[in-house]
Formats: sequence, C-alpha cells, structure tokens
Amino acid sequence: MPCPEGYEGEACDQCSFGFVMHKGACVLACDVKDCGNGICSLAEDNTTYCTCDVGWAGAACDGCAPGYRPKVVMIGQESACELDEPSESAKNLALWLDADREDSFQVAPDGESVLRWYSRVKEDTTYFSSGGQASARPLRKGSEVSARKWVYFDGVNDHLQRVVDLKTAGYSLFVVVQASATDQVQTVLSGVKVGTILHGLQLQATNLGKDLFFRHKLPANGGASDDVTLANYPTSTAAVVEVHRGVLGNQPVYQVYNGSTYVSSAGTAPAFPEELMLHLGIRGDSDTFPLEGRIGEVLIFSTTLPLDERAKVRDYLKSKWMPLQGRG
Ligand SMILES: [Ca+2]
Repeated sequence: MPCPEGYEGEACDQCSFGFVMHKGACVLACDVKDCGNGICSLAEDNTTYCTCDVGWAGAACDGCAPGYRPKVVMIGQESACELDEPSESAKNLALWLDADREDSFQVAPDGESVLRWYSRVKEDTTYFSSGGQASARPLRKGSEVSARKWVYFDGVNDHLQRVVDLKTAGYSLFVVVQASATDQVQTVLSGVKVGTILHGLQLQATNLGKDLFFRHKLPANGGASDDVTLANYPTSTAAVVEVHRGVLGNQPVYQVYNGSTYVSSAGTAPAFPEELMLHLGIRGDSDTFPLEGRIGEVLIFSTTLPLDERAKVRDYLKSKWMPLQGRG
C-alpha cells in the first residue's frame, strides 16, 4: 500500500523529499517557513531555508541586506528595501566614507583598530590612514544608537588622514558625528593645503559640546577666515552636520544647516585648494583639539547640491544613522 503524499518508508513514518517533519506531520517544506521576501528552498539534507529576493536578508528575509535600507512607503504599500545610496547625486561624490561598510576597512588583528578607511566612491583606491601608532588609531565598533558600526575617536591622538583632490568651486559636505559633551574644543574634520600648515577647513564642536564652528581659511587671504558658528548644535546626540559652499547674491558663501535653517557666512568663502590633506578627528597642523566621539559617515560632493538634493542626502543619513531620533 502506497504511503500518503509526503510520507515514505516501511511504516510510512518518514518524510519524502520536499517534505519536512513539522509538529508531528510531514508538510511541504515551504509551508513551514514564511520567507516574506524570498522563496523557500530545500537543502540536500531536507532542511529548508529562505532564498531572499535582491535587497533582503535574514532567516525569514524580513530585513534589508547589507548595502540596502528600508524604503519609506505609504501605509498600505508593501515594505521594500532600496539600495543604500545617498541619492542620485552620488555621481558627484568626491569622498564617501561609510563606517558601516565592512569592506571599507582594514583593521589591526585586534579586530577593531582602524588602519585604513577606504572611500566608497567607485574606482577610488586611496584611503584614510591612521599612521603607525596603535594609540593613534580610532576603533570601529557597534553602538547603542543603531545596529550599525561607527568609528570611535578616544580624544587622545586618534586621527585619520588622506589627501583629497577637490578642484571645485562649490561643494556640499555632510558628516554624521556624535561628539562627547565635554568642556573642550573638538575637531571633527579639518583640512590643510598640502605643503602648508594653515587650515583650509575646520569643523569643530566647541563650547561645552553645544556649538558647531566652521572655518575656512587659506594662506592666500593672509590668515583671514570665514567663520560660521551655530549655537546649540546638538553634538551630545548624533547629528548630521552640513556645510555647503554656494552662491548667494553673486557672493560665494558657506551655508551651514542647523537642523531647520541655513546660516551663512558673510565672507568671501574661498574654494578648496586643489589638494587638501584631510584629517578626521584632529586639527590638521597640530595634535590639539582631538575629537572624543564617533563618526558614522562623511560625504563630500564636488558640486553645491540644490536644496532638494540636500534634503534627500540628509534623509538618507538620518534614516541610516539615527533611526530612533526625529527625522525633522
Ligand atoms: Ca588614542
């Protein structure tokens, strides 16, 4: 007498191929697991697993795969994962550091201290380097803010540097940073023209960790500088910091975004020098004002992004790094 469908063996107590034992019965393999965004697959040993659709991952294909993020959808629409990209402006990226990308890092054998941080910009094989001393290397590790990994600077010598070629009149700069709220000036990012000791660019958390200070200074303008200070910038929580070099009434200006409005400098806002030695976590010409905090992502576009593009990049960074905070 033949066994019922799904059973085999002398006593018909084994499951046939394509069926698995589930709650005492042999059922179709694909009935036992909900592969939300994928298909149920059967392995040689009769176990099942989900083969996820592109962009999805996890045992039940219910999470976004590395390199993808949850797409914001309307109520009633199916959830989706979209490619983890800042926006269509990505083609104008001159620098893209992403702390969450495993393949962007070369770390020491301890598994955490950063030796090299590569840019995600395609065909850019150069990297930020921490130099030789172990005590000067920031650490790449997870945080309580999100499941993603950040690069942590301990406030004592930690820094990364690289020459960045930015022959551009305008740019848009975004940094995801959380500086500790201590009574000291902290350098998030700085740049010096190669071969000089003067600042080309400084981004600092200062004044009890509550203000953000941006300065652009070039040797050519005799030490004068354009300064933009934002009071009460939320450096005690992770923030997206933005600086845009654009034009306002025929005058080049810096625009720094404080979360709701743009604050502009009154100066002449010189462009980047051709080559800039860019430093993360330390002021370029000295070991002073080191950052104690963490950096998630750095984006530099080689053009001044229009307002709608800035908003898209900002939204991308917020959804990626600050999922529990307001999207403002
Ligand atoms: Ca250190």
